[in-house]
Amino acid sequence: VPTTTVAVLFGGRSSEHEISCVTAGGIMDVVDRTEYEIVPIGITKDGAFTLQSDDPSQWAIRDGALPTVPDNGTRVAFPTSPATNELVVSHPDGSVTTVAVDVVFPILHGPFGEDGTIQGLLEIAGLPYAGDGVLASALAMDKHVAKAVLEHAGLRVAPWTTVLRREWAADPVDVAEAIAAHGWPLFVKPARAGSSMGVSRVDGPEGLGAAMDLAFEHDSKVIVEPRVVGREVEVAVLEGRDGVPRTSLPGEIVVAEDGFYDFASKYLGGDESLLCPAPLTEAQTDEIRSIGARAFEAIGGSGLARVDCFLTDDGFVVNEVNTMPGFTPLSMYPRCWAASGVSYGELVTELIELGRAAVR
Ligand code: G1L
Repeated sequence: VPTTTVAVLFGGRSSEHEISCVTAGGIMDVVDRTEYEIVPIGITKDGAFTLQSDDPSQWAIRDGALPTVPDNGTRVAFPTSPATNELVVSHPDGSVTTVAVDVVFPILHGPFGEDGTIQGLLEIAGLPYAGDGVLASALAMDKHVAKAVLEHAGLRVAPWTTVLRREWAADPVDVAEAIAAHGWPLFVKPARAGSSMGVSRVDGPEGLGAAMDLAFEHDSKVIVEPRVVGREVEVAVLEGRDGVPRTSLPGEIVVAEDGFYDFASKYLGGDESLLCPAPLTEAQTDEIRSIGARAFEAIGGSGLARVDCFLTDDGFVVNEVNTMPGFTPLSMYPRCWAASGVSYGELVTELIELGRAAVR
């Protein structure tokens, strides 16, 4: 008889709804059912919280079609008082049941997911959860704040300029001049968007206006960065039971000559473009592992994070800290741990147990 009930929270109102469903299926598939009972809570694309099937096959890619959360008419409400750990489920026939939950595994991307808001809901509900907390999630999501925090911790980040919509509107000529000092090409990005929506490469002053306008469609805050030339090397960080961050062997994203590291290869993996362990010297491996642990501590991480770096001619530069990394068995984070002797199943168990024991 399973002793722990794990609510897997997935789907949601983001462009990565389907990826989240596939990831949830992967987790349901590998969870030790003698220890853990799964309560699958699917959030529809419209944002309805529903009770779903715990059969992993329903969430697998079938004949190339990606799964989505169907609205089956059930509704799940989280407690608003930490005095109870019971979720309230309303069924289409009008009946109401409750289900007690020990820990929540949130698998949600982008706004209302990895930005700390769902973690806030779980805090209010008094439910323990896997992964990073409110602050680490929210700050890692904001490229401007994340860079400031990492830099403050003594980690190297690429130079950048942050521009608010009202600053751009008030004086585009002045702002463009400041931006041009970075040189070309440069990248314009919404400060807080998941995936690569609203991101443009700009090769000269004539392209800047359109890139800024596009980025401001996604966020009122935009960051501008010069292109960093270097290898893309990443390290997986997993909190130890003693709270001390453990780091995996680093992995590398190798983009083929004419290749394109797209959305599907990034989140679903299964692509030759992920290499783990990355071909690095022992000193480089030690250095990126140390950077990974320091970045995790700088953001106040719990559970896990993937720390993405560029290896440039003058060493490592932190590009970003991802608190909700791709998490199918073929994604970089699980593959880095597999190469380091921690299986996908062990990873899931570890995250559940860390979440359950977390003191936030
Ligand atoms: F809960 C964990 F372990 F912290 C966790 C949560 C979410 C790990 C990894 C993820 N990843 C994702 O949610 C996703 C990027 C696959 C969602 Cl689309």
